[in-house]
Amino acid sequence: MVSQNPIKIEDDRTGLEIQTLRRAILDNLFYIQGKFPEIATKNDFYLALAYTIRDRLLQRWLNTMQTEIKNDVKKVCYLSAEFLVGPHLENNLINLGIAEKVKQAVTESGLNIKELIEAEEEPGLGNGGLGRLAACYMDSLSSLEVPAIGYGIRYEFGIFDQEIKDGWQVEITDKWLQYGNPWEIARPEASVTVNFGGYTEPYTDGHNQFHVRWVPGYVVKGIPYDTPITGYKVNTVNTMRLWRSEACESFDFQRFNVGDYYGAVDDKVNSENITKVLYPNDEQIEGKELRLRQQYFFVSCSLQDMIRIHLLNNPNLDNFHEQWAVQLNDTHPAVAVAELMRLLVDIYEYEWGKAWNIVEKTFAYTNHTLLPEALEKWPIEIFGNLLPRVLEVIYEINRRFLDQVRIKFPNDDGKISTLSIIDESGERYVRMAHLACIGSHHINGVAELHSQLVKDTILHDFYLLWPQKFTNVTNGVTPRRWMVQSNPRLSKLITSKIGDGWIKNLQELKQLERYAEDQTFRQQWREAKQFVKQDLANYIQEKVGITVNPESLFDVQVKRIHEYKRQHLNVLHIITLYKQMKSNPNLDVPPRTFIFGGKAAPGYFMAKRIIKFITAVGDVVNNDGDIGDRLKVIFLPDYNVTFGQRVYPAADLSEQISTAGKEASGTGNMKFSMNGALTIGTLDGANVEIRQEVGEENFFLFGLTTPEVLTLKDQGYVPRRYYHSIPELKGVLDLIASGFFSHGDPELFRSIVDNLLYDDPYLLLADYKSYIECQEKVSQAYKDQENWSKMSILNVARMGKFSSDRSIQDYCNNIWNTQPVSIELKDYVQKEA
Ligand code: CRA
Repeated sequence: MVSQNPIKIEDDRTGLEIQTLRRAILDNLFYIQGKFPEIATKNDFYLALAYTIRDRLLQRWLNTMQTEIKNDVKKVCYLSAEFLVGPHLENNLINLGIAEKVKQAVTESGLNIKELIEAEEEPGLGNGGLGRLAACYMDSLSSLEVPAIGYGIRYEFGIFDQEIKDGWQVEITDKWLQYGNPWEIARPEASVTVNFGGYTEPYTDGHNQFHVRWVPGYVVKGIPYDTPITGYKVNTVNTMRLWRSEACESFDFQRFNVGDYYGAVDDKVNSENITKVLYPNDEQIEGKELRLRQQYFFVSCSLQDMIRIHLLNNPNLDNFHEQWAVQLNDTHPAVAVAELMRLLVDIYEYEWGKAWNIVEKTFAYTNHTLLPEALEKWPIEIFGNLLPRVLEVIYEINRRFLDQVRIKFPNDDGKISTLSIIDESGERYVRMAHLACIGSHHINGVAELHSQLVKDTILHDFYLLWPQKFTNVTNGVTPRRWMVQSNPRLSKLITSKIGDGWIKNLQELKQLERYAEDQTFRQQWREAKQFVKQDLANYIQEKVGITVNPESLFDVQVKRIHEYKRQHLNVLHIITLYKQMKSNPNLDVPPRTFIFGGKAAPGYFMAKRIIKFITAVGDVVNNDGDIGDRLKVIFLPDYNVTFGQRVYPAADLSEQISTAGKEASGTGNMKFSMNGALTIGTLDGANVEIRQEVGEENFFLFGLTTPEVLTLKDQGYVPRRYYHSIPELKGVLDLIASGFFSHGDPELFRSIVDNLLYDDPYLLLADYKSYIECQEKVSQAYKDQENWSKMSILNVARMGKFSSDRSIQDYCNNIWNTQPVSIELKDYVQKEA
């Protein structure tokens, strides 16, 4: 008999041949969505494709989990109240290295890959920079094969969607889960419970040992939802584990039994409220009890989860700190310091000193802001009622800490009150940053300047106490999402010259420097930029119905709306230009399109008014026949990750104009620069380091420095002096005050004008002149396109430092002491031979 080769059929769930992928998409459409292609919606097709991709990463994901549990490797836990991960589908295609194949399969199935990618609703589980940083760090941790878990909250409603009505922001509830989330897997078997309220009582155990018992008022269940975080072209797929709160059935039953049906349902509602909604404030505490409940809930769930995993391999928790490096992403999870103490002492019966030794070696704390309104503190009343046992633990931590302070600074009561966890200057508060500092082995800021200011100002006394704890880790962003994914044209152009090693090692972009002198390359560089600008122009047309000139200078400021970020300084420049053009129709400046995007916290009056100010100035300028397309002002609603991916690649100029000393780092500044925009900026946050890297000749610098800001404020800053001495500035402010941009109503922007004239806490008037002069330099520079392209290429070539891979490497080396682990692929079933 002639032996026949067995027919080989690829596994439907892992195969990567075009036929297999096509079959898998159809299968998922049928078996998961329950649809035929004829009746399927775009979302059905998106989900079918998403499940197809998820199948293809599951093996790696499970292998990663198993390896990490078995091998006793040290794991990083990134504790963060926010993860702003952005859409998953395309990112996973890129990281898995299957983008081209999948595109082909989708196209051959008669579908449009771009449309399916755009059908994904992004999870908006963060406010801005801090949440997005967490997402970039998760990408880098996986790409660097560092075992890691991102622990956070599965908000049912993420950051609101923003609409603009009559020029004002309107908030719409974000219903990101309404059509299903194919990327998460619930793990109810790993649920935990969390105590709230009630009281504590002492008791003595059988060995005559003294303990404290927390008798809670109510108990809430935490259910973990896992999302895979792929690494770029590695087998590592880490987990982002987000907790959802639910009522504990046992509690409901008690009330059911006494016939209190509504009371039982009430409990359910109250428990589920914990993870209902993200607080939409960026750098502004709200002080609501529910927020503290959110924080404690996810922290307690996460620590219990780490302990459970730890005990799978270890007889006890003695070596917990050798196995877990826990990073506190700002103070939102700082209660973890006290919670781990409580778990060790009350539940696992550790002696205090031994427990503290573990805690201190486990945590590290990142500070993300110096703004006083963002520094978290909880009134003792609220804290004690909600978490009575945790507050007792905090008191004990504080008592022992203050004993140490007394030794270091004898007879210095001042130090006791400035360092204490409890603020006793008026109403008593728990200061979360103090708890974080005391319980952490390292404390870092997020850019060189910021880390210095942390030591010099808000945490100065802690610095005097423990200088060795303080360090810096400059933020970074992932080049996978922010270059490869968002700017495929530029990425391909770069790769065509220097290969694709830069995607994993961003310093390789250095090799681009020599192409700055290559005229053909510069031409190609401009074409790549022009292509995305045209794309954005089309998008603007579609979204807001305004035609912009795609050849104009795209001047972009996208970020949360905040007075310190000074979007209104940008507007003062726009009005200045507008006035100049009106009085001199032949003014020789390149046409500009000003593009804004960003959300204002719903309760932030000034920020909301600044949005109205931008749109109102836009209404006048955009409709002025004398101006035509030489000046356009666009406010694009609903700035989010997806929109960021569209806008960074299209920018010529990046506005990073915060008052020096106020922006801790910024990360948008890096995304712009990586995509070839030049920066106009102050010496603030990471701008300082960006300028250092790209070279001062390739950066438009203006404004006061941090020491100058401080000196000016100390001397008694009088903004009106600038108003009176700079005629141009006076003209601009008078025009606004006259009601010119508000249909003759002088009231609409009075709050903005008066704030600038009589207070101006962010020194717009002091920086105005320098800003305008610098903008004139920008206009001049843009006229020389060859030189502009050179500067643009050099910006990209020198951005290596700002990869989040470098940041994560810094954390691993200097703070976490963790090693990468490579993941071997093993099949989930032993296939028959
Ligand atoms: N609002 C800072 O303001 C920084 C990010 C990430 C911020 C930014 O300058 O880039 O953090 N601070 O480090 C913050 O959230 C609570 O403080 C931010 O995103």
